[in-house]
Amino acid sequence: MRTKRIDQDTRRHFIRLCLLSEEDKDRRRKEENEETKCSSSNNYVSYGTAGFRCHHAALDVIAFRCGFIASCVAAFSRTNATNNNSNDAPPFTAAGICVTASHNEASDNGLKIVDGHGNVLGEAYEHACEMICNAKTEAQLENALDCFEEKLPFLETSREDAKKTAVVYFGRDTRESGERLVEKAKEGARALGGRSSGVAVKICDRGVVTTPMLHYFVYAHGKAVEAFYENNKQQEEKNDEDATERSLWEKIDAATQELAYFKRLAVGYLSLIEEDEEKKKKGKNVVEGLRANATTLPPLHIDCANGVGFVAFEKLMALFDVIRENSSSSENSRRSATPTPPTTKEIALVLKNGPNDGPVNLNCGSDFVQKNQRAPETPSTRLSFVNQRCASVDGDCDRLVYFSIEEGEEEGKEGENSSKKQNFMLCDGDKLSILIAFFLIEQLFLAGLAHKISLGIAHTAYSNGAFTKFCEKNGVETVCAKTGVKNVHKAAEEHFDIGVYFESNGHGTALFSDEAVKVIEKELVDELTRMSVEQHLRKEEEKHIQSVILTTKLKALLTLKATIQTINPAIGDAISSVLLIEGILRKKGNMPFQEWHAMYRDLPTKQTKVKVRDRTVIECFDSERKCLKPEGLQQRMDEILLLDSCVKNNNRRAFVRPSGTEDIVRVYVEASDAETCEKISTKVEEAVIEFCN
Ligand code: NG1
Ligand code: ZN
Repeated sequence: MRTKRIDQDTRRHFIRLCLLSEEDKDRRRKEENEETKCSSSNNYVSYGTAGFRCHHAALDVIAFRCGFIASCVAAFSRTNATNNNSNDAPPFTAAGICVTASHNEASDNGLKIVDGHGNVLGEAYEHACEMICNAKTEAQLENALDCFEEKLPFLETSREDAKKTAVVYFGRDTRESGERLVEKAKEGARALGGRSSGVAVKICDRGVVTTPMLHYFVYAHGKAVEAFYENNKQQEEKNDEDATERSLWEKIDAATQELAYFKRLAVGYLSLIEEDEEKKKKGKNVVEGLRANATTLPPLHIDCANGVGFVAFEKLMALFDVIRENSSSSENSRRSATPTPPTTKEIALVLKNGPNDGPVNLNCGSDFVQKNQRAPETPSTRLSFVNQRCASVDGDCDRLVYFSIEEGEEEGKEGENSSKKQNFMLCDGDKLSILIAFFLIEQLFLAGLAHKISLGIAHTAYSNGAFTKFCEKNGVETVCAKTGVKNVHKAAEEHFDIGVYFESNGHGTALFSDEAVKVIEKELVDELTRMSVEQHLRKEEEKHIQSVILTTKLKALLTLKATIQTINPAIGDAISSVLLIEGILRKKGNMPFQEWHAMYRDLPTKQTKVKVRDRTVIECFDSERKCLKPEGLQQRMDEILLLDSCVKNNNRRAFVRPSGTEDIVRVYVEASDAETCEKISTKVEEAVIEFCN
């Protein structure tokens, strides 16, 4: 028998609460005559590039409804460990709500819904979510819920369903409005719980955490449930049910704590750099060996956007300290299975721009640095980034860019009046992709897996033309997707076994398919077995040659395994990316920033925002590289690109698209020199205003 997913009583209860909040909203608006900056007129908040986002004052109602949506997602989906509709499926899984507005200004906030796998809630739900969140009347709510229910999977009625627990994880960034909105979202989540729905809603509030941490908790929950049921299935005789359930909750609880997250990443990083010391001693690769012997990697100064990243990085550093202390107090630690603990030489981070230093993202953070191509300009840290190795994350710590500013005396001038000449160098998402992809390609090759595992890079239209050319020249496959992590993630997943993806703004990661992980793990086991067998069989004189070959392969496999562990498997994560990049740079013999930056030279670009009456009149195609509407705009842009130039292939590129997170149109221009870029950009902006108003 098929069950209706949300029962009638719960539906009525939810609609009643929504209508009350609508009345409340109207009254408050009249009383306060408040001015909110929603992404559209009429207080309609659309489901943007990354969920709902606008001025915090307009989000209470949306938070409540998103809470309910998340509860339903948790209650009516199941873990992977099952065959579609099977009744022995784990009876409960989780979802998450992240209250954050990422790189937006402090007065904004937003809601991201995380699905049971720790991913951003699928595109299929977006329209229904938008309907639910904007419905104002009973009829609209009924209609929106019908539409939403259609997307939820049908479940067979079973004993487990009757005692189903929907777990919803909550997390928020450091914005002042966050706590209030989390409480609203919890109310919404609880609206599903009750006798009529047969669902018990369990709230797990993880407080102030980075967005990727919240994603990880939901992912880890699902994995813990899967592992537990796998294990239980194998033990034929049934244990005491209550004890079994208690034990499951203990496992879930341990796996979804901050400590579990930080431990995974820290241990991954330590395993990744483990080989480094040995390699340095042996000097296997001449260039890297010499460089490593002569240098150490200077500390990394991290601009934390005045946000949650600061808090999280502090916790990571504290864990490294604990590992360090434990290891020095334990004589046997070197022989134990835990990797060698870090010394400050192995991981040295200097944290700047925390939540107490100013409003989140104000004149700092990765968006400021990447879009303005200059260092953060917070009063306390302005100068402290000069002549350092630096990185910048955004307000919720899922984006990362590296940069460096070299400052020297201007030629011909000395003393007090001399002005300093600054050279700003940025390694954005494109260069993160390149470094990670090239490193993994090398490891796959050394591990003898290059023919078995495909690797490529997914990117967006915002990637620099020099980047795509560089990939092409080096035989690295690329695929262009629409803006937004969900799109690039999907493209990376669909096209490659290992899909490295970053938006230029530093949003991204390396995705290993389950199959790729299996192949690597199997190869590792096979290799270890082969080595131990051969150790017995081979003759003394062959020993040396054999062991060199096997060691190279084994090390590459161990490196790949460590890389997988260092990466947050749920979503792009700036903390995880810092560890991965720092690990790779160390393994490359302390590769200097300048060398990484010089792998290819970016074409000058210009990104601007244009305010128009209704940005949705713009419709794009070809992964947003071209626009279809308004009619005539693309043709005008094509003409502008030919400005003062008789060559067609002149390195020039321009595109426009409506932002999914702000009420503006984004303009992107790229050309061989900054002056042309500037000229073209002004003309394209004028064209947008002309065609869109
Ligand atoms: P919009 O506002 O749709 O351009 C921005 C970023 C995206 C993504 C989202 C979500 C740019 C040009 N766009 O989207 O890459 O990060 O925010 O945070 O940086
Ligand atoms: Zn972000």
